[in-house]
Amino acid sequence: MAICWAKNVLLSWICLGIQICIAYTPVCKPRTYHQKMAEVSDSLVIIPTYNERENIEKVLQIVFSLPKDFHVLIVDDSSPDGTAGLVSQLMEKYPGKLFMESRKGKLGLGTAYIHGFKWALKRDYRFIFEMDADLSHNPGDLVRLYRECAENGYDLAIGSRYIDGVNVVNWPMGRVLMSYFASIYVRMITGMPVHDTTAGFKCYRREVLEALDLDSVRFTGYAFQIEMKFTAWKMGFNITEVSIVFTDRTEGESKMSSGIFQEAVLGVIKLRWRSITNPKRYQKPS
Ligand SMILES: Nc1nc2c(ncn2[C@@H]2O[C@H](COP(=O)(O)OP(=O)(O)OP(=O)(O)O)[C@@H](O)[C@H]2O)c(=O)[nH]1
Ligand SMILES: [Mg+2]
Repeated sequence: MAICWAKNVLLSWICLGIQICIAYTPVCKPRTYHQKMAEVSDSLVIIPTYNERENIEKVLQIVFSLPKDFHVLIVDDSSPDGTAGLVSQLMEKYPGKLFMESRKGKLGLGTAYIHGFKWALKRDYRFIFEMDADLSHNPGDLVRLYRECAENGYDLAIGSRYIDGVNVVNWPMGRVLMSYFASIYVRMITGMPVHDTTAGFKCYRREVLEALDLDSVRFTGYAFQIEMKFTAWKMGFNITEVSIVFTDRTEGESKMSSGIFQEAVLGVIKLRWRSITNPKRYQKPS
């Protein structure tokens, strides 16, 4: 009788223990697709910044609310307006998605992107984007560029202003004409079949950046954008253009200068010359 009673008590204690364990075991809900992709995105958007305090929060807000998850790397050149400080605060709001590299002094857009490309290639991103911080590029178009590379198999997708006429909003006529004819000039000298040769809104498949010798890219402004496209094209990568609308910035100041323009005019001739005298430079590494 006593043994039976002891057995019952023991069993009741075991049952109670099991119930307590079940009640306090943290419930592991399966993570949604969205949550998983927030941790491991296949896409990194590189945004170079110099004095973009007025724009950067809005750009990031739009990028991080897109239906596809993107990670963002800001490459800031010690902007005097404190862009980096604001980005640091925003990194707390977007943990694991927003990153920043700060450089000492204004070193130019081209080297900022090269810095970003190297950063991306040390990680597992498969698609690497270039985008301005000033909202001239509609962040919503990132998804369209992504699809061209991820679903349609292109190596480089370019957001292009000049496929169907001129899709530029609020630029003064002089600036539109300069940019449009600059693209024609570049096409004539280089033979590159790209409508918007100076465009800075792009998606690269990682293999393109791996194949390019990033340390030999010399140009920093518009010429940098031309050089990247020209080299990818010469190497035989598949390029496509996606029609976009480019809107002039409403906040902050343009960093466009006559030096950047001159670099592009002479740079195109240098590029063409280099491709004739040193064709090996454009061979894809096997
Ligand atoms: N890190 C870094 N970013 C830069 C530098 N120069 C420009 N940028 C950024 O590069 C992007 C493009 O620069 P913009 O001033 O918009 O130049 P743009 O688009 O060619 O010219 P606009 O249409 O007149 O604005 C912006 O996000 C700038 O903040 C630089 O020297 N260093
Ligand atoms: Mg701009």
